[in-house]
Amino acid sequence: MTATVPSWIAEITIEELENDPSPFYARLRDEAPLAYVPALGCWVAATKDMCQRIAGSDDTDFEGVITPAGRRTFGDPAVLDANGAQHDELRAMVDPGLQPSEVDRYVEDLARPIARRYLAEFEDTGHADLVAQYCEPVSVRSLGDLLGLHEVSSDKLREWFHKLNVSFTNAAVDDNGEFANPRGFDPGDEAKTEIRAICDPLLDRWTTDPDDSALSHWLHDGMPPGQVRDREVIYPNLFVFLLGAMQEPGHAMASTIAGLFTRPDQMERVIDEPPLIRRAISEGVRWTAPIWSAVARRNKQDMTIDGIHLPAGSVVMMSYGSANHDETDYGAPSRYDLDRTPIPNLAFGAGKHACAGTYFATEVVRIGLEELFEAIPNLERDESQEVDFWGWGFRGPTTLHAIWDV
Ligand code: V55
Repeated sequence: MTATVPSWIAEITIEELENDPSPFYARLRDEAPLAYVPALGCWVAATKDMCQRIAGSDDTDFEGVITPAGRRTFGDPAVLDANGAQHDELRAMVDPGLQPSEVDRYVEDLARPIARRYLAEFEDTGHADLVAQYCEPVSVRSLGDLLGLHEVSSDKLREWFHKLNVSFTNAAVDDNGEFANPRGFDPGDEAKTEIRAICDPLLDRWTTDPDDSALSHWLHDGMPPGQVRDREVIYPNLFVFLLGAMQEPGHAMASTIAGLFTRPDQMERVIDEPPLIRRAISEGVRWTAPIWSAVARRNKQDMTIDGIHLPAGSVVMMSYGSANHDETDYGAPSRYDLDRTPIPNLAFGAGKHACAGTYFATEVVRIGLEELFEAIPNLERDESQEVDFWGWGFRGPTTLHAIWDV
């Protein structure tokens, strides 16, 4: 197979993708929408059409799977990696508290005070790194409190998702298909040990004293009276949440602000007219998909797609960040534009494994941005500092320095 891989694909490295996946994926969309990428040890679907066709055939031609680095990070059974009845059962565990009607019941009381609290810490200072001081804390505190992790500090939750991210995206493989950087899993292993040490006593408590926290529901819902769900089922899915669900609303918020910073006229309109925030977010996650390329599918049978032979069991990464820049649907895709036709994008995936937290995440980001723009209507980018985006599995600004007159 390697013999047939064009050299520009064979030579790509994960470091290059982490810094800026765009040029490589633009060429893939053009020349090889379904391609085997040796550095990743798997196939990549780069166009919107290819991602939709593959993710849309969940449970027929394809099934959900996570990459080897993902499995090494989360363990089994993780909802991303489960199919059929097991997947239904895990979704039945995580979905109920994330249903829109349910989220509407609690999200204002949950997220607005959190946003206010973090703003109060810096709104009078005239400057902030919005990633570290606002987007990440609002994201982790909202989900942390929903899960029942009130006692775990926001900084600890941020540390956990950073470490799990390093581990999950440590995807590089050598010529034998072995992990190229086995030590890259150490941070994730450290985080998981600490997560279990902190959460075991909480799960003990919820076992005898259930409450309305999501993790208490994960233990009890759908179980016969007197029984709780096995922790070895809970933990892999808690790790999934402690990575993606903790990190990505923060990425979504930061990318939306960074996008608006590139269009000061549009920023001004959104600040003046808060109902525009929903559209600003949807364009923000189209522009820089927080889950840029972190989920995959595997085909059950040998098949041929657009003349490309895909042997049974091939792992295909869904490059949603690339799909969201597909020139077929989006003119000048690398430009943030509040006014573009809001064609649905793939930031939240598609098919059976589409994001369970779509509504919750969007609501947390909406509330966060409403409070930010209300408190600091004269927010501007600090032009003396760079905005660096990082990541290929998950992507967003690493820092976002802002200034305002106080
Ligand atoms: C994904 C989602 C996650 C995660 C890792 O969709 C990958 C991909 C919601 O959490 O932790």
